[in-house]
Amino acid sequence: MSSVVVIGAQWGDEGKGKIVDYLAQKADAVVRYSGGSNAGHTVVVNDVSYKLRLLPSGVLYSDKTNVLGNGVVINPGVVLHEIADMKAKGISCDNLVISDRAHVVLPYHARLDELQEAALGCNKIGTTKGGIGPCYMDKVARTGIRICDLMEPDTFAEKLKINLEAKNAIITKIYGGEPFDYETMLQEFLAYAEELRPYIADTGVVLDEIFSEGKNVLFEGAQATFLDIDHGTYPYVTSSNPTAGNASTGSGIGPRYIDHVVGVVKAYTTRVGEGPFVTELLDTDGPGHQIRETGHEYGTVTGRPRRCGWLDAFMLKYSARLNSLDCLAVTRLDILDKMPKIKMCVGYKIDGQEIKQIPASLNVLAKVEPVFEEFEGWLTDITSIRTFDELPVQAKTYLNRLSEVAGVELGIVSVGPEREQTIVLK
Ligand code: 2SA
Ligand code: GDP
Ligand code: MG
Repeated sequence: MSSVVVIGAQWGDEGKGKIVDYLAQKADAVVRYSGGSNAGHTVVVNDVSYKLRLLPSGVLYSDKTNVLGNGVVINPGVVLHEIADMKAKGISCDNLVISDRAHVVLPYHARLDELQEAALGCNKIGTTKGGIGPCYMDKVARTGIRICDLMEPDTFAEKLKINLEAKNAIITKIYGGEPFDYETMLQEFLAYAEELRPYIADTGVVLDEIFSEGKNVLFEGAQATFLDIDHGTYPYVTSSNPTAGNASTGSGIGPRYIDHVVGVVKAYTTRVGEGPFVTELLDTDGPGHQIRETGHEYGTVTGRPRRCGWLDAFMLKYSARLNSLDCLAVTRLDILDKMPKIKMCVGYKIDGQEIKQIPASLNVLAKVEPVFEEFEGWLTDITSIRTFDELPVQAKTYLNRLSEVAGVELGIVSVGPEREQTIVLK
């Protein structure tokens, strides 16, 4: 196994948590390298459902080191709440390490996220409103507060004062909102600091030691390729780089440590938030509705209904190139069990002409017509199947075509949320 990066190949919620949990069985460490508490990964083990936002999915095993890398933005209240929740379920988080270089999400980030979204009106991004974007804005502006600052009470007090004055001015003068009280926030975060202190380390160095012992490391992507700040459908994206390249920068290790990249693909497509979606199904009683209700496609963090559509294999081809995908893990195939006909987008056309790449311009993307192929459904319950050969022939045809268009081999097919509902091909 050595080191594997698991990324979302679409717009998120592909089932990365389930695949990471499955692959983590052979890993010694599981690392988050981007995003923050905007992520929502659900892992089901023995009928118990664990909803993780910041904690790496490897936390469910007691013998793995779990790392929140420097590329992650940390909301201390959320992570401490998750740790307490895990402990209540009998799961120790003693093997958690949090980067001293990660940035801290503060209450004014979440407030600004809400206010900015409200001000954008019909042009809003559809964020999770957790303050993720504003926190990354401060990081890039070089005014952010890092975990190492939080660990030094005097430094934190000073940085918080400067930041809060600036943010309160924006909140009150531009948006007409209520200011935050400095002393209340200071005391709240100094208390968090003491609770977090045992977990803080230079996680790049921790990982280097793990690698030097020849151990296996799994990098857990959050969000997904088309939500990437550089490569996604900008501006309808998140504020970090979920693509595989950032596994190195976002966790403080050199790129030579990365051996394999697995792209997690939902057997259809979903998206939450605004932005283009070429294969979207807008019906209220047709296949789009059927996928949402059968698949219970609602946001893990916000509960928002997810937009649903047919699988876009043309996007996967682009994703394969961007992430150097070695193989695909196709999830939620069972959600299509009752569909008599299934469509797959295998190419894009503009004015009747096939295009080869996904356009950067949203104006051009808006003109795209999807080229669909139609497949017979299998109309069989596949949730108990454990080998590729046993899958209905229609399901194999669908999967093989998906892999062919994407230009990437199939590695895993998932037929249910549980660990054992997993078919491994290679
Ligand atoms: P943000 O909050 O600034 O990162 O939002 C920017 C865009 O990124 C999208 N985004 C997501 N898309 C899918 N799943 C995400 N995680 C949660 C989940 C979402 C939820 O697992 O269901 O609970 O609603 C996630 N996080 C960010 C977001 O929709 C914006 O389009
Ligand atoms: P992530 O953000 O990519 O980790 O995905 P989410 O956890 O937000 O959403 C995926 C959902 O699908 C979770 O509720 C998983 O438990 C569930 N899931 C994962 N794989 C499968 C599968 O093959 N079949 C079904 N029915 N559910 C799955
Ligand atoms: Mg999710």
